[in-house]
Amino acid sequence: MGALSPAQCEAFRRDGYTLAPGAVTAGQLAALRAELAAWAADAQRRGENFGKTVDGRARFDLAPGPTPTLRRVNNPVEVSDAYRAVMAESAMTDMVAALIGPDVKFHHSKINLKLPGAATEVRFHQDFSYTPHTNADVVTALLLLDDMTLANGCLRVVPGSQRDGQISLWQEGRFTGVVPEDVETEARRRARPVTGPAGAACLMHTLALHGSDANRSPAPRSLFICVYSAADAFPLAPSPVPSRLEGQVVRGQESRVARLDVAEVELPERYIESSFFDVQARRSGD
Ligand SMILES: O=C(O)CCC(=O)C(=O)O
Repeated sequence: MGALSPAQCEAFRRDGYTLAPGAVTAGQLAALRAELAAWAADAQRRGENFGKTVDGRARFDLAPGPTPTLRRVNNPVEVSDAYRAVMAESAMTDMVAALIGPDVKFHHSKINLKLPGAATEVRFHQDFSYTPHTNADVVTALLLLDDMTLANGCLRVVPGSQRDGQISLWQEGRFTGVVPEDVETEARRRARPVTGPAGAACLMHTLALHGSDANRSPAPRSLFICVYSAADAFPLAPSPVPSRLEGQVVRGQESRVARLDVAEVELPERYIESSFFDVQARRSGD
């Protein structure tokens, strides 16, 4: 069998996502978790954003509050051999190639953490509107570093929403990073929870509408998120999480041809915040 079963490929095409166990080995998972635990402890000691990415923004982004905790690591693949190896050389990479290959390149990566007690939630959006490309063969691979449950703020995806086209993230001339209120209400109603064991990966279409609730449990919820595209999909806007590895071919070969399957694309704002959590919190009344 290939990296994904025919049923998993079919679920991706039909629903816009599929959950695949065994996306990394036990050893890889242990290495990723150990590194993350050390970063989280360091963040706890420092109590404020730290580190720098290629554009000068913070690599380690902390959730504000009485006890700031780590909520985002921007492009861990740039500072960790373990994360870089999983991004480029793992069963997860093969799974992505099964969906949009044979020629696949890396766009950016991040870790989203919801430590116990952190109120971090993700408002509903499509990734494509943050990272528009010339075609929609773009996949977000979300590797579960912890078991993901209903209680600890699991991902929620609206099945089939990848077929509905792009939904604006701009309201009244402002980039909010969130779909309009009425669309979000309906999305919350229709979304399906994605739960599973650490080491599984959710492979999600770039146009799938998704979000997630706050962690209301004593267990952490961490995701290592890698965005990949087909080699002939080219970005139409600067990356919101710029990486010096952007464009690295991880499977097959590079493309001299850009494939266009979109006639019109709304572009995002080039925001200066260290993570989209602050952008999403901008909407008036939030
Ligand atoms: O962390 C999550 O629950 C979802 C992540 C996400 O939607 C994103 O980073 O685009």
